[in-house]
Amino acid sequence: MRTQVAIVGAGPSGLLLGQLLHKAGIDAVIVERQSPDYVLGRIRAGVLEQVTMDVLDEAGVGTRMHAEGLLHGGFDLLFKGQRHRIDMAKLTGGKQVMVYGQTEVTRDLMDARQAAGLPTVYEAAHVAVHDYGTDHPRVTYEKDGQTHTIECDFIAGCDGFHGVCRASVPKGAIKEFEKVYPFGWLGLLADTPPVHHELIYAHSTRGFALASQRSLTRSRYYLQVPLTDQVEQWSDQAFWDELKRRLDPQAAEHLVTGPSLEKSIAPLRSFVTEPLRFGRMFLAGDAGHIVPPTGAKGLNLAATDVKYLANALIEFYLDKSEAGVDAYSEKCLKRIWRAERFSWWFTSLMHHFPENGEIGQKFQEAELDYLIHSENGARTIAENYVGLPLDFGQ
Ligand code: RFL
Ligand code: PHB
Repeated sequence: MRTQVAIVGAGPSGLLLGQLLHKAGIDAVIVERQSPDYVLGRIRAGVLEQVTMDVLDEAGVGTRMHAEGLLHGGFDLLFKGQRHRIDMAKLTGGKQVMVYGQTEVTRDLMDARQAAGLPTVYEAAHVAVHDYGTDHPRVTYEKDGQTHTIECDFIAGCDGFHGVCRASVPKGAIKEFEKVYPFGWLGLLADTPPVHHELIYAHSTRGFALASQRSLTRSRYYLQVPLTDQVEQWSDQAFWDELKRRLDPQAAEHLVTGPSLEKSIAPLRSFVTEPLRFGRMFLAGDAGHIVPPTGAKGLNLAATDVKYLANALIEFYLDKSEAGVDAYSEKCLKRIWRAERFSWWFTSLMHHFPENGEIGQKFQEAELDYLIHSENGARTIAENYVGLPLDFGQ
C-alpha cells in the first residue's frame, strides 16, 4: 500500500490529523493497535479550549459539539472550606471553554472518517516505523496473520505516550524531560446530575478533588490518591464519602451519588520530548508530551500540534515549501512548554503535598488567597485556562 502520510494511532490526534489532511486533498492511512470500541472506552479529557473548538470546526466535525457541549465562562476554586469563582469570561474579554468529552470528540472524528470512506486499520499488531531518515519511510504491521507495508512520504507519530514512534528514535537523537508526581487521580463517571453547573477545583488537607461533568445528567469526579492505591480498594461508597469530605458543606449536601459507570486511576506526569521531528517522522499529542490533567491541557495541546502539523504538510504538498515542516518542532514546543508550566504550577498549587509540612500548606493557602483577591492573579489563571491564542508569542 502507498499513501502520502502514514498516521500511527487513531486517538484524537491521529483522527484529527487525518480529517484536516483529507480536507486539503492529502491522502493518509491510519494504523491503530486497538479496536474502535476500546479507543472509545477510554474516559479522559472533558474541557476544550476555543482554539480546539475552532480546529474541530475546521475539520468539519463541530456540529454535535456545538449542539450538545456546555459552554462554561468560569469555574470555582475551593480552599479552606470556601468556594471562590474565577470569572474566566470577564477576565479574558469573553472567552469560554467547552465541556464536551474526549469520547464524543473521538466518536465524531471516527464517524466523519467512516462517512468519507477513509482507510483506518484497527487491531494492527506489531506496528513498526522504518527509514524515516530517508525520503522513503515505511510503516509495517501484522493483521490476520499477514505482514503489511505502507510506503509513504511522511510518518505522523500520533500513538500516545506508550507508542512505538518515539520509542524507535535512537537515544542520542532525543532528549526527554520528565517529572513524575507522588500521587494519581482516581476518576469516577456516573449518570448523576453534576453537583454544580461549573467545575469545582478543590484544595484540601485530605487531598485535591475535582467536580467535573460530561452533560447535565452525567458527572465526572476525581480524587487525589496515593500512587500505591489500587482501584479495587475504592468502592463507589468509599469514593462518594471521600469526595464529600473534600468539598464544601453546601456542595457535599447537594452531591447526588449513584453507581459508577467507570472508575480508574491515572498517574500524573509532566513530560516533554525534544525535538518533535526526526527526518520524515513527526510526533504529535501525547506521543511527544504529557501534562498532569489539572490544567485540562492534554487534548488541547494535541489539537494544536495537529493543526501546526497539518499546516506544515499542506505547505509541503500545495506550496512545495519545506518551511513549515522545518519549523514544526520549534513552533509546537513553544506552546507546549507554556502549557507544561501552567499545568505543573496549577497541580502544585491545588494538590496536597504532605512532605512539605504545615508550612507548605500555609504557603499554598496564602497563594490561593492572593490569587483570588488580585484581579491580575485571577486573570493569570483565567488566561492560561481558556488557552493562549494559536499565534501567542510567535
Ligand atoms: P491517545 O489518546 O493516547 O491516542 C493514541 C492512540 O495510539 C494508539 N497506539 C498505537 N497504535 C498503533 N501502534 C502502536 N504501537 C500504538 N501504541 C498506541 C493507542 O491505542 C491510541 O488509540 O493520544 P492522543 O491522540 O495524542 O490524545 C491525547 C489525549 O488523549 C490526552 O492528552 C488527554 O486525554 C489528556 N487529558 C485531558 N486533556 C485535556 O485537554 N482536557 C482534559 O480535561 C483532560 N483530562 C486527560 C484528562 C487525561 C487523563 N488521563 C487518563 C491521562 C483526564 C485524565 C484522567
Ligand atoms: C474531566 O472532565 O475529565 C476533566 C476536567 C478538567 C480537568 C481534568 C479533567 O482539569
